[in-house]
Parts: sequence; structure tokens; C-alpha cells
Amino acid sequence: MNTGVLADLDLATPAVNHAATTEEEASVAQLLAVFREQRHFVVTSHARPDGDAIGSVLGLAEILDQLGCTCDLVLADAAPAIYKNLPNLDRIRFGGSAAKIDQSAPAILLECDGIARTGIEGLEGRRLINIDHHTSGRNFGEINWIDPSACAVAAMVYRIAVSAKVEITQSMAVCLYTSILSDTGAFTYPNTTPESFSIAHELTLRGASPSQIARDLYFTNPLSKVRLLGTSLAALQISGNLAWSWVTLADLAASRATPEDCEGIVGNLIAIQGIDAAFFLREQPNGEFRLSIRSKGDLNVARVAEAFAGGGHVNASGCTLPGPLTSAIDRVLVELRG
Ligand SMILES: [Mn+2]
Repeated sequence: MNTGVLADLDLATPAVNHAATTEEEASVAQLLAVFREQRHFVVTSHARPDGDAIGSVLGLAEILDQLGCTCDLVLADAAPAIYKNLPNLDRIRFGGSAAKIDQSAPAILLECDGIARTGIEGLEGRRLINIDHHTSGRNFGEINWIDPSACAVAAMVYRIAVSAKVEITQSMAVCLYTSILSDTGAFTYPNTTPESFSIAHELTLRGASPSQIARDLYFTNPLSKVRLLGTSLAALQISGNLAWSWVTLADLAASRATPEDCEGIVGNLIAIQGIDAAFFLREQPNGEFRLSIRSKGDLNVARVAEAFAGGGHVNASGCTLPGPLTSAIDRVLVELRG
């Protein structure tokens, strides 16, 4: 790191390219008040955690550390391998439960529309704090700060850090940068805003390495994942401006692939010229199918996932559907064309 350059910068006051609304100011003030009054928290996010969920949990934990609070970090499912280099990842209890954690500890849920989305037991009856950036967000908590204009929940965590005047450490910078990189599709999705770059700029000044993080996220594919992509592309279907594909349990076995290897396949489908919406189905051991949908422009696929009790963003969403495969595909097509 070139400390000569850093020495000239005022790192004590991170820049914010974001005008807080009155609602946001009120929400952050409420949050900081709870952080002062309660000393122990449970921090969690959704099941099948993505880069934003994991990076934001770790980033928020460091804010709580610096405010003198303690926290238990719990996620229902393991972190995908591409996040294995995230600093302090071992602080998170994966596959954990909150049942044995002191019931007086409030739970902070990042990008969840309710307790069920966490897949964690033992959250019922606690004070609940809800921080979310999904259009499908719901007011289930005592504090509900939902900002669909935030590119990642990590951007909201960053705003909390600035308001709380905590130091943005290198480890926090790496985690939050990873979240933003992953949730903006490497700064390509419509949620990419001046604030995304402003925060990324600040995080880079504080030691997040864009090339190292990009290498971890995008240039570490196991061979099984590439083989599975081939299988899924061989099954590709096109109808008008829609594209779809799937992998079955047998496909996974043939490629010696894991469910994690399905991550990103749908991105190849929506990348096709003339395609406005694409979806990908992965067969699960119980015979249900995990659905990922992507779109370009105004086509709202959060609405489609919500029809099947899922959720997400205008251009990226997901849910679970019962089998068999053909009926799952037909139901998605009906919703997409509806
Ligand atoms: Mn997110």
C-alpha cells in the first residue's frame, strides 16, 4: 500500500455521495440509539447467503465491536467458496441457531423480509431490527430501514459506519467492497449508482484491493462449475425474448458439481442478445426446484418470484417451486408472460 498517498488524504471523514432522506436519518438515529442501549446482538441474513449477506454481516459486526457491543453472527448455510478469503469469516457460525443466545439480545436481520427468510431458529420473541434494500422488503421489525435505492445492504452498513463515526478498517473495507461488487454484478446492474462508486472509492482507499477481490470472486471457478455450465447451456431453451435452462440432480452428479456451481449460470442466459428475461432451475434433493430469474430494463422479475413466495429486485429474484420440471417451467412462463 502506498502510504505516501494515503497520508495526504483525510481518512477520518469518509466521503458520502448520498443525500440521506428524513426517513433514513430517522432510521439510522433509531439504530444508533439501540446500539447504545443494548450491548449484545444477534446479526444474521438470509439462507443461502450471497456476497452481500456475508460481507454486510461481517462489516456490521465490526461497527458493533467499535461501539463496544458484542455480537453473535449466525447464518443458516455455508459461505460459497469464492468468499473464503473474506477477513473474519470464522466469526460467523454457519448452519447455526440463535436458540441458545440470550433472549434479550435483539436480532439484526440484513436483507430479509421476515424471520423465515433467515432459516435460523431462535429469533422469535426477540426485538427485531430490519435493514433491507429489496423492493420486496416488509416492515416486520421494531426498526425497519428499507431502501431499494441502495445498491447493496453493504451500502447501508457503510452509511451506518459513517453516521456512527467508527473507523473503516481494512477488513471492513474488504467485506463491504466484496458485497457491493457482488450485488452490482461488478458494477454493471441498474442498481449501480454514483454512490456505489463513491463507497467503492472510499473502501479502496482503506485497503480493499479491487483486483484481488475480483480474482477471488470471478477467476476461481472449479472445473466442475465450467462443465456444469456446458450441460446447462446444452439444455438452453429460447422463446421470443425469454431464455431458460436447468440442471437436474443427475446433471450435478455427472459433472461432480455442487449446488454452488450453479451460481451465475442464469447470468449467461440473460447475457444473450434480444433476451429480456431469463430463468434457471436447479433440482433440489427433495424434488423441488430452486429458481433464479434475471431481466433487463423495466421487466420486473421480483413480481414473478413474489408470486411463488420468493422475492428480490426488479432485475434479479429467486424462489422455490415444486416439481416436476415441466410444470415448474410452465408456471414461470405463465407468470413472466402475464
Ligand atoms: Mn443484497
